[in-house]
Amino acid sequence: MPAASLLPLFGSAAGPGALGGPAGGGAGAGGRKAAGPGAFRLTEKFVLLLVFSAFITLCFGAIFFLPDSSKLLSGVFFHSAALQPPPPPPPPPGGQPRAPAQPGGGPAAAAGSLARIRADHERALREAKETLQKQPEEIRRDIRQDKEKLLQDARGRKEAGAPGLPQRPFRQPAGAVGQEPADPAVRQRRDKIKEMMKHAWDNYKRYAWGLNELKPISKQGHSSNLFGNIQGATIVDALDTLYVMEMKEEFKEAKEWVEKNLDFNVNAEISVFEVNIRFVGGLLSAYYLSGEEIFRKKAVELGEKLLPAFNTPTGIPWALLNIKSGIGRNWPWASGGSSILAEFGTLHLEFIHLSHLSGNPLFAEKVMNIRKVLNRLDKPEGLYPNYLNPSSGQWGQHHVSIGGLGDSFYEYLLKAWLMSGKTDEEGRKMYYDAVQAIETHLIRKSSGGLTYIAEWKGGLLEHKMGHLTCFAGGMFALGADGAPNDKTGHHIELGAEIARTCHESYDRTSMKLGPEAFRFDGGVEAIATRQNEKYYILRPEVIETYMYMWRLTHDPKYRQWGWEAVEALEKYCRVDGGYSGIRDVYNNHQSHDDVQQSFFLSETLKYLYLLFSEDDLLPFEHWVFNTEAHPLPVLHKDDGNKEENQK
Ligand code: DMJ
Repeated sequence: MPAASLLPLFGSAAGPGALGGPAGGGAGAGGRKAAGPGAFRLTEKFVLLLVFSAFITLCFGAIFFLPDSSKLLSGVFFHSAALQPPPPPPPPPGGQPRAPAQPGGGPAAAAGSLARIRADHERALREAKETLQKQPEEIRRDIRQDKEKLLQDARGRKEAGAPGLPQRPFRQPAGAVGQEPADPAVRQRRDKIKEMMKHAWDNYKRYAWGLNELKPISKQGHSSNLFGNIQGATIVDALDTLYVMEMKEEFKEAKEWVEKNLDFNVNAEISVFEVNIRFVGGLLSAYYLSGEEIFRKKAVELGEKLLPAFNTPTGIPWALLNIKSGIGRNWPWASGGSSILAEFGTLHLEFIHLSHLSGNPLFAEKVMNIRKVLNRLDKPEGLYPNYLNPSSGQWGQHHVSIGGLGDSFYEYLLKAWLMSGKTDEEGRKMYYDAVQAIETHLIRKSSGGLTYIAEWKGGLLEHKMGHLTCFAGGMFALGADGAPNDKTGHHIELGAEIARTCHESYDRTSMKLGPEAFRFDGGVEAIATRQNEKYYILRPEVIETYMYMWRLTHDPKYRQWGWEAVEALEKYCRVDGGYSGIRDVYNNHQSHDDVQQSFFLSETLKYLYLLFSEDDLLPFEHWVFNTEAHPLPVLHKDDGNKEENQK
């Protein structure tokens, strides 16, 4: 019954004005009022009451048991959500703009919505009835089945990798494999380096498979807190070296491990920098070399896990991130809660490639924003301090270093430009401006004629150079070709001088392996004077510079120096269970640190192998190496790189 027809009746029974005063009563109400209640006899009153209550019962019956009218009533009286407008129709073909909807939707829309309401209501009643008729055991079975389905869906999503990854035809960049060296002596040396890789890999496999690193003396796994409880650092770091050395069986087993075991869904606080350069870098290279989709999926999945690190007021990322909760923080020792230049400045190459492979521009945007923040800041003497507060956007301590805490920031400016097919002009300018400031304020020559790069602390120089700083020889040489103001020769020369100084730091020890840091003060040159700077942990930087210098000059001394390093590694670092670092390179009585670092496989051995390879293997024209020696292809203009490099 239409609701409106009930109103006069209620009005009459409750007395005038109860539902809107005189207007609610109307003429009829006024008539009954004039007659007066005393005009009825008791029986009549009783009959009337009976009729009235029968009528009320009928109305309530209608409200509760007739599906369509009950919905309608609830809409009238309570403005229930049951009368929501129908969802909009699908967009018209061709993407033409839609005409604005008519208020109320017209009679056809009302009829449609009533029909849908009726159908919904009937289905709900049917389902409720069925459920009530089920035995408890049946209900439990249904719940179990629903749960299993949810689990299966989740597993399916996991196997499919990062959801929404676009299809991408794989084109292997040139130089993923090269020719055998023509010279048999060189070939023999290269084979020896491959044998070293096999020794390192086999022992890792035997004693620490699936763990992050190997303890080659105690023959067990080694965990560093840099990766939280993400596992398999050595496997992921070694993938591309195995590929390049054509160790096919080993590459296959590494790939299978990644497929089955590499898991980023862990509650782990990790170093964003270390996980990026080793895991993201390693996976990206493995993908570009082999074309195996699993590596692309894993790289993008991990990249997405790293994104919350950028949730800071400036967008300068945190150093540490819990990849489950997405909560970040900085190293407690870093000046005034700062992020570290070499850490937030060493994400660029990998993040540009993540955007390239995922179609998601967010990765590139994040790293381009880091540049924006840096370019807005004043730089003391044109130098970049190592500490930057991610909340205030201000520098921390004015400590500048081309070694630890600063190093790969400079490397990535140059390589961003090279990797962009030389279109990233901003990266280029930032690099050459920085090198100019470094030359003016940090580079010095010792009285014995050795060129070194000092550290700068608030305007004062510390005449010390770290092993890490030795990478800069290769960097200067690699950047020589684009150096402004006819400085190509000068940059090559700078690279050669740093290579010579770093070679001296090796040659002046008893083991012919370089210390962690060496000094040019107190009457010494290129020698470590402090006990805690005398160790060698299988680092690659000196060999890295030999490799670049060899490729760019073909001066045979670089191969010779590289071979000296091979002999020293074999003599002092090789043990039954793999390769170990050394506590004091000036002391012939070996004291091993019992760690085979994952970068020994990804960097030190790869750079040695390349030093004794022909130039057609991973040619610089087509590849740049990330700071962990993972090769990433140059994004030439026809590869669709334009957007990623120009955000
Ligand atoms: C590597 O993880 C990388 O080369 C990084 O840039 C610096 N340190 C180590 C190797 O020494």
